[in-house]
Amino acid sequence: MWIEQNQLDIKTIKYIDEKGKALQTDISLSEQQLLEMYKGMVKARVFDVRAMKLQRQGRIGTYAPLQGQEAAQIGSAYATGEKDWIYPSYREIGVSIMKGMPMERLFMYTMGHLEGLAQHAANVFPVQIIIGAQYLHAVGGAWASQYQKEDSVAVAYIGDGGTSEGDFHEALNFAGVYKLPIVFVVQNNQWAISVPFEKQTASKTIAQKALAYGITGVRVDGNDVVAMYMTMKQAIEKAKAGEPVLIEAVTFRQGPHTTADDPTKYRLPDEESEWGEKDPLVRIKKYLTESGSWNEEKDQQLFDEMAELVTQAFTKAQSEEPSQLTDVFEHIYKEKTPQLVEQQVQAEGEKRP
Ligand SMILES: Cc1ncc(C[n+]2csc(CCOP(=O)(O)OP(=O)(O)O)c2C)c(N)n1
Repeated sequence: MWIEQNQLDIKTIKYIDEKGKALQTDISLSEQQLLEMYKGMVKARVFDVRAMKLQRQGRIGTYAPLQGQEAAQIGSAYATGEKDWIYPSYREIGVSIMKGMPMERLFMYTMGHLEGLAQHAANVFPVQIIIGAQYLHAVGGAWASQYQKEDSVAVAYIGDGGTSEGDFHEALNFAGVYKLPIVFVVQNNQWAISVPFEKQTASKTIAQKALAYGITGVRVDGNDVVAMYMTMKQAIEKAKAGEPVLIEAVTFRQGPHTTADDPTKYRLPDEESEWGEKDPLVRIKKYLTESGSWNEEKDQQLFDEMAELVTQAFTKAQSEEPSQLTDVFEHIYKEKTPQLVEQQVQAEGEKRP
């Protein structure tokens, strides 16, 4: 018998619709938890909008915005525990914020400070720029956790484009064979720089790719923070029980890929406005307002409060001593190899004034 894509009926999990109405009755989140997630989303949005402006003013370096992906990031991060490990790409600013990375550190990263990559007890690994590499690091981490019988999972983030990299497939294969405690989160934001989803893969979904590796896949509305949280909670349970999971979060990158590109060159305004109406912040705000726990006045106050925190973080980042070129040698191996020592000596001759 042939196995064909059309036999697969993959539904997209959704808890709150675009109008802010609940679609399911088993939302096991308290009002306080929902508000905490909304506050995390607003914090990420305010940071993001500010970072874009600061880059345009030349005050920080290249920045990869997350606007539009707040629900996918905050909902998944909020479901993780303190002992769980996060393996991010360059776009997981919201995840890092939710996991407790100080915002000044996130700014420092964009300003070239090595300290911007340090974990600061937040269990967030350094940002990975090589597409897909973090999936292998996460597999290694999960394998170590399994070996040491730790009660933790590794959570690895990647974009839709990253699923075309060999590292993605190797990671899923290894996780499936060794039944690792790992959750693979794919933020399918529709674009890998200028390459659209349909030119990236002939698969109907990314979730279905999990099956080929003997692991569990699920497709979630990535703009629905409740759906992201609920699914992630279940995925973590499964992963801890030796059942690795792949979550495809269907979302949209509202801004450019990074501050170095111009999306008007490769995508149409219609697509942007269509997704703009599905904005993840608006959806949960409508839900909270409808339930009586939120209003415009509180909303304005929250945005102002976050703007102040972001200003403080940037001021702090600016007051830090810049990293020196030679500092990088301190963070490679516990004991430097002779080659590194040689390179460091050479680099010291080129110290910045
Ligand atoms: C191995 C590798 N190849 C190419 C690049 C250049 N590159 C940077 S981002 C990117 C696209 C990534 O798209 P996607 O995985 O969908 O993630 P998104 O940026 O949309 O979050 C590419 C090709 C890279 N960083 N690493």
